Amino acid sequence: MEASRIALPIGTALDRFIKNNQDQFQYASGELSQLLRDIALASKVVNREINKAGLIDIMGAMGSQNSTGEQQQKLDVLANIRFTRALSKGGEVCALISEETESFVDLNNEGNYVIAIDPLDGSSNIDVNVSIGTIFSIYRRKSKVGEPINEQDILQTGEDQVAAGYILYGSSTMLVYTTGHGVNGFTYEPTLGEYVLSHPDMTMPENGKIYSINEGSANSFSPAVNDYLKFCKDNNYTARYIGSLVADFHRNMLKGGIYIYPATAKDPHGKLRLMYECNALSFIAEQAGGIASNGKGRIMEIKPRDLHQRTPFYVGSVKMVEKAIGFVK
Ligand code: AHM
Ligand code: MG
Repeated sequence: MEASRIALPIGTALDRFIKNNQDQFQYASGELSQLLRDIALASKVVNREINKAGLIDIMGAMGSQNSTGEQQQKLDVLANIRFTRALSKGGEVCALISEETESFVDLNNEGNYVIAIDPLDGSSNIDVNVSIGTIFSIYRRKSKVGEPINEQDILQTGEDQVAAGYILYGSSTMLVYTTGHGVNGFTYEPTLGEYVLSHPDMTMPENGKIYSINEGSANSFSPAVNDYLKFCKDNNYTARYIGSLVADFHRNMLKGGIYIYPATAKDPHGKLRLMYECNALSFIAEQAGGIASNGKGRIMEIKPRDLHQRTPFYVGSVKMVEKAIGFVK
């Protein structure tokens, strides 16, 4: 951290933190700050909906309309609507890539940023009261304002990210983000309606003993992946798999560990999506001292060919990921 910047204490509100660090960004016009605030605001709305999830089901069974007469929506669809609305109203984002939409959305404005988002990841956990998350990557647009959005704006590599983050809707709700100057985590204080700094300068332990992988699919992993899993067991590692990428990643960030979603017989290119799942978490991992790979090379160097491209994913503590890669490379 540069000498001139005051390190803000734990408990600092997100807005103040963003403002204090605005000049770290090379295009310090305040737009990126506003974009981050828009994301934070939308996440509070989504958090509120998630906390009502069970009640919505009950209300849905009684007539499937809420008090304002809107049709009840599935939470992942609702989250997509909330984020899209917040980001299009803000005006900083010119194009949006989402897990929920087939092609990108041109917001027809003069915004300088492109965002790739998985509005609600961990869909199998939504209905069973287990942690879920939002994942986002932010890029500068490459075309000039006024020109049509083109492929170069949309299919940017992870290295081009100017910011990335996730929101974890867990036992508490957290927003974790980076603008390329380290990683900071904020916990939502529901009575204040504010995110407050709870995890300054997050670093991922260099090594760990937790491995996260859907081992039920082991029969369709490569022999090399299975050899690594045998190594984990031979060394008495701990298996932890929530099946919500953000939650598994976040735990490994704090405790040290590796998350793997390898190529499988069913998904020969892996299951997870490069543009709105893996790139953001790779940027955060690297900023926190960890690494992320597809088994052959750095995730953030992959040039995407398609919005919804998949990739095998190995992410986490540097020593653990390097060890795993040693098996599969
Ligand atoms: P989704 O985008 O459909 O929610 O899928 C992504 C999720 C990740 O959160 C999670 O790590 C993984 O899929 C779990 O997949 P599986 O059930 O195959 O282990
Ligand atoms: Mg997803």
